Amino acid sequence: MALLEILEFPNPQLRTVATEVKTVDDSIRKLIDDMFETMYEAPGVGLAATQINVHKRVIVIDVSEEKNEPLVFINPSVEVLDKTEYSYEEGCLSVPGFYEEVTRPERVRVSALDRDGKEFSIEPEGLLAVCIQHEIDHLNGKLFVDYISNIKRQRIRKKLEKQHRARG
Ligand code: QAP
Ligand code: CO
Repeated sequence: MALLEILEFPNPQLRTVATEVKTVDDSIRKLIDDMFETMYEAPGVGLAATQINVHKRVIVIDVSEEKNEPLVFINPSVEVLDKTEYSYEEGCLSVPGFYEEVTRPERVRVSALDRDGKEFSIEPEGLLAVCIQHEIDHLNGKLFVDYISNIKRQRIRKKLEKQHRARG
């Protein structure tokens, strides 16, 4: 297993649209294992391959208290079941230290492939529903800061750029 470097906003690679996984093989399973290691170490509740500069449609999530419920979504798709919205204070490993309210559909059905390449479908609730939608956004080059005001987003960008310069 390996710890991978997480790209931070405003790195332009975070805007890349990821491509579909054609075959779920051992190289994809190795990527998934490395992504879990990286996410648990951070620590975070979700990570998209985009964030580690791998532009394949792969997401790992674990929103459980005990950190013992790993979920994998390959080539995920979302269907909105009703347009009732739900607001949550989101964060992101690629936007460290910043949290903002984002509003998204509350009820969705998510279909994807698991780590064996088998199709499955779930109707997640609460934080899991928020997290899956947040991570699918990453695969489409979108970040939670895109939902907030330009002024707030610029302020976050400037603070992170300053930190990046200080780090060298
Ligand atoms: C996405 O985010 C998410 O700022 C996953 O300093 C978050 O794991 C979806 C993290 C909330 C829905 C709701 C953030 C760690 C982790 C930070 C994360 C930080 C350290 C974020
Ligand atoms: Co994120």
